Amino acid sequence: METLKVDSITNDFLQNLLKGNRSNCSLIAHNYLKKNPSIKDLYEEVFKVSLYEVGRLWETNQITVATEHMATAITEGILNELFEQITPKKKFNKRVVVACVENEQHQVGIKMVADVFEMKGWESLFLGAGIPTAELIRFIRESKPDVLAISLSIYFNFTNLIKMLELVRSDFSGLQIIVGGQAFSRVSNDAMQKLGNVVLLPDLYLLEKYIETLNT
Ligand code: B12
Repeated sequence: METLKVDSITNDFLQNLLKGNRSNCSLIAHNYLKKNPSIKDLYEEVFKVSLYEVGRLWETNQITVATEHMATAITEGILNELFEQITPKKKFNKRVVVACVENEQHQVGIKMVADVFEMKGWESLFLGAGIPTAELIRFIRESKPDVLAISLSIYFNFTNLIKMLELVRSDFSGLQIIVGGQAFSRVSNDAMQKLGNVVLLPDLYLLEKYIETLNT
């Protein structure tokens, strides 16, 4: 099989994102999947790496906020486009509610998380960014998920996460909660203790392994 030149594919994707060329980005994603039919690898190796680089270029004033918004919007559009290719081998009668912590606006990573659950045969209820905790709790009451997945990208939202978890636990003490997102690289072990019994999963590979332990 032809070896995949992932770095050059990722760079090609990134350059097209920065130019705003959505159709080329879409083509690159589909071509990647023809060579390696792993949506998870595409997300991790191409989309995530590109968006982290977009963040670095933005932080160092090499691109504008508008270009960053455009790049993110194109990537989200392609995630939606690829959703139809997610066909689990087996369906499990399990449900996950997937959301960002209150005030967190970064939703691409957690959307990937929702897709991985779907690939593993779960029903994903994706609430995205900006969900107030009270509304999340109401939604959990109605949808009765097996797992709650929460994303935290910005460290200053950590106290919101602690509050959110306290409120969720007071109503749903047995609910399994998993968390992830780049902010956790800044969270000390002591601070992690404040979150109580949560599973921290840094990427989609470990997420998949975690889901497999539940798919029995
Ligand atoms: C796009 C973007 C935005 C967009 C988001 C739009 C959207 N629709 O999502 C907008 C413009 C809203 C935005 C705003 C801000 N942003 Co911003 N943003 C980004 C950018 C460029 C890309 C984010 C992204 O999609 N990454 C790709 C995804 C796939 O990666 P990920 O989120 O890490 O997810 C992966 C894992 O972490 C994991 N994961 C994530 N969540 C979960 C949850 C679970 C349960 C599991 C299992 C796994 C998991 O799975 C994913 C796959 O591996 C990043 C750069 C970067 N390094 O990411 C900056 C970045 C995150 N933003 C940053 C900042 C500072 C901000 C602002 C504070 C800027 C400002 N001054 O206003 C605001 C904060 C807004 C808020 N309250 O949330 C900083 C954060 C620094 C920090 N760590 O504190 C970054 C790193 C940029 C930088 N280099 O400075 N941003």
